[in-house]
Amino acid sequence: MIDLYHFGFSTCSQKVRMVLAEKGLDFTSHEIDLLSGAQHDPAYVALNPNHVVPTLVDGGRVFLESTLINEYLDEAYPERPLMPESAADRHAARMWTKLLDQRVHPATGTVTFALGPRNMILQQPKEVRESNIEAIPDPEARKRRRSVIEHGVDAPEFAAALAAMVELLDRAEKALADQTWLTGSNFGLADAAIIPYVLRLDHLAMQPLLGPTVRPRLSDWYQRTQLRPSFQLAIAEWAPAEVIDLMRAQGEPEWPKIERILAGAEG
Ligand SMILES: N[C@@H](CCC(=O)N[C@@H](CS)C(=O)NCC(=O)O)C(=O)O
Repeated sequence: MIDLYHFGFSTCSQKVRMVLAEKGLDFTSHEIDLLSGAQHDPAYVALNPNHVVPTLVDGGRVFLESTLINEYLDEAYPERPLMPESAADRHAARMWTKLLDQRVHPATGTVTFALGPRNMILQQPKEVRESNIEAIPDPEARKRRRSVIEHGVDAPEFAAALAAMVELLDRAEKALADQTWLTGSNFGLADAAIIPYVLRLDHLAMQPLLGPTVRPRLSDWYQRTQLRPSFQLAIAEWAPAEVIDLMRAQGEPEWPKIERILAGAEG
């Protein structure tokens, strides 16, 4: 039996749940509420010393790191493979996941916290907020989190983080020029890994970046991915409408400012 420690809205949790769903694997769910700081609970830290979700436990072994968890699942449960067949396409899949891990994922944290849960966190008692920030083990991540919670989209880290996310969209648009999915003719690990990041922009009221006139192939890929049963099971069912509405409501008033930041990056 597979146990998954995860959080409904976390991108890394979404991408592992996408792979579980695509492969038809059941799991026992253990939700770790990131907003209340449950990732810092000593019992959880004993499982995941990085204070992050997801953590997967299978056959008594503990697996960390969402990209590696997804590769593990694809190898351990080889039916319905998600890694492409050819060596060249496998390299392409790993280029995508490396880009996410190195650049896009930290950027998404910055963009999300500058817009989405920021107001809610600002309403927490200062000592709760501070102790959750102080508990982030990586000093760089801790510094970024404090800065975006304090300054929102005006934080000095925001523009570069947004640019990293837009670069992901542009790369995807290009990759989809001559293939149906990001690494070929089948939905694969790269598609499962990227959908949460595209969705996040949508949830933060940045739909104009995903529109059919701006990025037609990405827009079509996004629609097709949302129609997959795995999306319903792994993402939609874990995303209460009222939370999405709240995220959009936080993002919407900032859109004009975001547009100006994007225009500045292009100009
Ligand atoms: N490289 C890790 C990153 C995991 C990560 O950053 N998870 C986020 C949620 S997507 C988290 O748990 N953050 C804890 C926090 O916000 O304090 C992975 O891919 O598993």
